[in-house]
Amino acid sequence: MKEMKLSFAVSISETRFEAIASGNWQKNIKLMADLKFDGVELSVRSPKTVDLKKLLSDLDKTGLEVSAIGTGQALVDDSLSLTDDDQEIRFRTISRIKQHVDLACHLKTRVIIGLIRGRMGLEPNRRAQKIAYFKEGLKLLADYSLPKGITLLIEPLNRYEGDYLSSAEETIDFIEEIGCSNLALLLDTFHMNIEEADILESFRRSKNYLQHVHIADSNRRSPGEGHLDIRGIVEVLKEIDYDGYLSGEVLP
Ligand code: LER
Ligand code: MN
Repeated sequence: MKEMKLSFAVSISETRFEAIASGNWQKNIKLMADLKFDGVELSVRSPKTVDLKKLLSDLDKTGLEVSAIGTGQALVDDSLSLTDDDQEIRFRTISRIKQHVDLACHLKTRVIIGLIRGRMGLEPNRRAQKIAYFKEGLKLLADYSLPKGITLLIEPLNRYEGDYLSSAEETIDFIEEIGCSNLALLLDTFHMNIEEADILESFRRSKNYLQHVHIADSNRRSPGEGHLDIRGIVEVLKEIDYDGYLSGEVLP
């Protein structure tokens, strides 16, 4: 039987994003290693500020893999977005995510595209323009990442945090439409609880695309502290032979 692995989202910089372990991240990863996690998901605001040698050596000491790199802090803390009306900001966002991809090469991991999409709004013409910006930016990033062997994980977000790609089905259709082989699906059980009609069935239908899972209960607290059927979710992941990471993204 295939084995799932466990990781937990940790921020390596000060952030306003709440659902993450922040504070002394070296202490956090040491704790995770002590708790026998397999990996750590690193949330990175700006890769340029990261001391790579030190990061690699700190990770090496714990033996933890890096399950993925989160990019959402570039939106939350620096207001960068792939769909900003200002071309200059879109360019800066693409250049920032390319730095995340370069960091992912050093850490042998993948890059998450979630909040960094920004919001498309409801006005039809403006929305269509923003979706076009997103597709254009994402294709550029997928082309940049492909020869480096890096996968971009597209994460559906609930309607209160994003307004484009909310469900697994919509995101799978999107990945198929873009047609780049290095795009994959990340499902987050907190968002799924709001958007999916049937969470377990959505996992089943995602089998061929799913490469990362964010796990949190219905209230963004730890599994068991809300009303999600976490046991059922783990069972369905086993049923679809999921052998990627279950990565905790919960309120501290
Ligand atoms: C935000 O709620 C979230 O789930 C992050 O993983 C988005 O990048
Ligand atoms: Mn998430």
